Amino acid sequence: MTTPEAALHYRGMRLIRSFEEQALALVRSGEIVGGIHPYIGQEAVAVGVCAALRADDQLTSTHRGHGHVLAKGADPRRMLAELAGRESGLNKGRGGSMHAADLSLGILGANGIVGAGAPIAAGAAWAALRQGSDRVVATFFGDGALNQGVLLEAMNLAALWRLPVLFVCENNGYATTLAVRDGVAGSALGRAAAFGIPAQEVDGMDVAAVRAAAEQAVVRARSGAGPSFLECRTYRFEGHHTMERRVRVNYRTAEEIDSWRQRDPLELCGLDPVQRAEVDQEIAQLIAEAVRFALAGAHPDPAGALDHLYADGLRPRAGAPR
Ligand SMILES: Cc1ncc(C[n+]2csc(CCOP(=O)(O)OP(=O)(O)O)c2C)c(N)n1
Repeated sequence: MTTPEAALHYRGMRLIRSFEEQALALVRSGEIVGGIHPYIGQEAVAVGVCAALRADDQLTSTHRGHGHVLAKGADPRRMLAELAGRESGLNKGRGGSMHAADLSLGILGANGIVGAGAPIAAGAAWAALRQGSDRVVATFFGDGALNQGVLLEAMNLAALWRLPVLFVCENNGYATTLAVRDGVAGSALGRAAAFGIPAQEVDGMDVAAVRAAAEQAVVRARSGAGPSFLECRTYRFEGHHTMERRVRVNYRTAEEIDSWRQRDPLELCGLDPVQRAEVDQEIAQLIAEAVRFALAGAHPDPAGALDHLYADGLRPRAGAPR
């Protein structure tokens, strides 16, 4: 990786890390209501894959979606306002952490339903082919989604119709508290092989490795050869969600968490300390500004709770069965 590339990737990962550290603080202070699913530790996957995408390429994301959304270029100020439920948020405070979207940037949405981004990605990829566009669609999902039928259906159609989809499995070893070895029969790569989709395992803590693998997959998708599958081996340094601290679950050893922390993607990126300090300072200012912006925003008027939820003309009439 060249120094400018390392600086760019470090900046992308630092933005996600600092954004989430701030979001965690706002959850604790009650400014963000409810829980969030921290992405801390997995930053190299979002940044590596999005570095391989063009601005007009698209993605679908998961319940752990802040990293994907920021890496694709979402405004951190409006993203934080969205988490805080403000009218100034990316989706006017209606989407929150798990449903952030920005169609103008190709971000087709985070998603609270495990695996549900995959069929949306397949549909968007099909639309791209129909429109004669060479844009591609990346869909991120966890190892827990490997058991969801919708993912397998989307993989089947993507392979059959040679849809330009990158299936990006973020294997962090756990689905909530269930270890992947206790929840997934066979393997991620085996599922891809069953559909004839080329697949490879990637070091998900190494942003350059993720980017290189994603670039190959993008070239293949744009050329009309169809989907690819990446299994990125990664780890979340925090709990499954912010409520985990309260329920005292013990499914990971301190040694295991420590050994993964030794491979922190921000450290592995190899940017020199002087340049890192400059980036850290820039991002700290940006995040401070995001907090000011987010907390200054008004909460939506409860009378408008159903505004922006339905396409024009489809809003149900008062009293009509839903
Ligand atoms: C269809 C569906 N089933 C169950 C849940 C509850 N749930 C939310 S996150 C999660 C675990 C997902 O694990 P994984 O896909 O590995 O992603 P990770 O949390 O590790 O990023 C579960 C079971 C859900 N949101 N949707």
